[in-house]
Amino acid sequence: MDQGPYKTIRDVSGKVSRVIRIGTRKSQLARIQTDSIAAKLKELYPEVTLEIIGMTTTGDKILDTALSKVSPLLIVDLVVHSLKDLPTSLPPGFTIGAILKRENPHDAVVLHPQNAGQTLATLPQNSVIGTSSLRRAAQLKKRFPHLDFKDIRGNLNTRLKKLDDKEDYSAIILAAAGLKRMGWDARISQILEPEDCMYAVGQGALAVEVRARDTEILEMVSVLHHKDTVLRCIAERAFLRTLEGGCSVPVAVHSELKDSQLYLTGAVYSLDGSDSLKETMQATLSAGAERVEERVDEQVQRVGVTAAKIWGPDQDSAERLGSGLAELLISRGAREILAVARQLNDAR
Ligand code: DPM
Repeated sequence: MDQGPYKTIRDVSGKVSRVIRIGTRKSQLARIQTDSIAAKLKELYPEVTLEIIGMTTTGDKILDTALSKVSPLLIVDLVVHSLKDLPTSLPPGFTIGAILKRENPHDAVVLHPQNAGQTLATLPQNSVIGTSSLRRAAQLKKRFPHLDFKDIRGNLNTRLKKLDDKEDYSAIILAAAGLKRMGWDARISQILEPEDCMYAVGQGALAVEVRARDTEILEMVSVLHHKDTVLRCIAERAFLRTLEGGCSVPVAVHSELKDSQLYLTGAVYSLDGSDSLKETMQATLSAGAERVEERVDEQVQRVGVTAAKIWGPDQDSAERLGSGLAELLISRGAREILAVARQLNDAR
């Protein structure tokens, strides 16, 4: 009988000695996300001691470089991220060891209290909508030409305060998932359906980043993987990687997995949404015929994800679906649309 991964961190006397260190940013959302993963690990591995390390200003800076230069994983064992903030390829030596069940991936409208009862469609001409997401602005400008879009920055608390305390914005657009995690569901006045605004790659899913060679931790967190979310997100991330889009390009997706069919819709936009390319493709996955692979193989990563316990050929199908869809859009001029968008945005 497999006693579970934590047996591997018992010392010679049989006592569990390992302390797992979890790094976190200081924002309320980061703390909530980290705490939710810590609670799950504590439930699965009650013998393990978890230590949450709030990163100081310097640590925050380290975390903010998205692991591009210095990694907090040199001082902690795992870091919890919003998957959508993680690049499609991680620096060598790091991997996403778990992707958890996705929250609602859609974007949501949060209205200024004085606009209660309105929707984006009914807000008056030239109402100002706050978002710094090129993806959201591009789609919504096209769909709701009567609205004006303005940047809004800062963490979720800051943004909500900027909305409520002043008259600068009629509404702001945020991910429903973040709002829910903050306990601010009541502020969601409208969920944006794909016809209005498709979501970002990985939006709504939490990811656990670990050292790629730390097999103990990899084993331990691998049970947190949610299969359907993993397959959808591998397809989405492969789409973004093949387009060579970073986290700040007007690229949007929509994915679904039902009856062993994985559907991916992907789109690229010019900054004002006037130019766009959108297509849907699907792939057939194994209908429960998979068998579980025995051990975590730290060598196998797909778009930065290690998921040894999920049937490899299905992950390959998902990855091919994403890259295939991107290639189709590239053949129709997606790279050119994104290059212009990038240039204009850099020049702003
Ligand atoms: C990325 C984007 C934004 C975040 C770009 C995008 C939104 C930036 C903005 C890549 N990361 O979505 O097109 O509105 O100016 C972010 C949020 C969450 C993770 C907040 C949000 C929480 C939701 C989740 C910021 N990253 O999008 O409202 O876990 O997906």
